[in-house]
Amino acid sequence: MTTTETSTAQSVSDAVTAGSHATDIARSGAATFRTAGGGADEARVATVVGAALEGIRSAIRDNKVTYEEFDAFKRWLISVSDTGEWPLFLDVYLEFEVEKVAADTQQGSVGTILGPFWLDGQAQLDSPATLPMRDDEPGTPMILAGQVTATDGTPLAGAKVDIWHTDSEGWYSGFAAKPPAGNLRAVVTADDQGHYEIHTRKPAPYTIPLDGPTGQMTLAAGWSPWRPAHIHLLVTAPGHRTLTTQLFFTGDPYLGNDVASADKPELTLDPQPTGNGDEVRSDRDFVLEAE
Ligand code: MBD
Ligand code: FE
Repeated sequence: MTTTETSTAQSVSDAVTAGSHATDIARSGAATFRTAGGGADEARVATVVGAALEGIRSAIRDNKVTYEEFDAFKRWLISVSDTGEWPLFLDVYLEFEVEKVAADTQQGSVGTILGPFWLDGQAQLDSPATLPMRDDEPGTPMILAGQVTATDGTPLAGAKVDIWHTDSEGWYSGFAAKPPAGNLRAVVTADDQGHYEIHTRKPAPYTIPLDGPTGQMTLAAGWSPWRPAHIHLLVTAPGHRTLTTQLFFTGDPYLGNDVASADKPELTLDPQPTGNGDEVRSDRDFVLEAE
């Protein structure tokens, strides 16, 4: 690699590294498990888009927004595109409201937002499974285990637990430069009683990238850019509605102050020592609604 190429690679910001990949994924529509296909009728467009625009217009009127501020807003929106941060911005500041609408009609375990860092095509493992990790993967060893059942208690044989989370320094594989591809991500198939057991490392609290427009806007408003430590999960079983959820940790300083407003009291784990070194364990069952 030439000197120029090295310096170019190093000058690419964390925000652009994470954002451009998330944008490619969102553009491809890979997360089709929750989208039934586009197309809305004219009345729906007029109602929803009209309400969204009126919200912004009333912010302008009520706060006497100036041309200087309007032009800064334009530049900010352009930089959200330039850095590929639309998925990050939308999932941090708006997805939780969409998830609340969806949750109104979903039975079974409590869900929360997907976020921008899910990846398709990860390692397929059978339970009990150890997530792909480096030989010297840092962090507290952690076991997450439980059973996947239907709302009537029937065990769901062969349910799948798609799991992804940051490493103990708060970096996501596939989006940050440091962890190798596939690190701390997998789709784990439960046994014939729906039991799953996953060996991993405890994740760390996380700030959204601070060098991009979403983080810059957050800091400019004096808001916290932190998410509490969390484990993302997609729990699926044939004939059942996919559960999109996250699990958090008791005592996390950022609980209740999640920049993505995605933490819920029902989703908090309290891992206990197993007696095996500093390893901890949490048990968590998932209940899926029949489709
Ligand atoms: C994350 O890790 C995340 O889960 C969400 C929803 C938004 C930003 C970063
Ligand atoms: Fe996350």
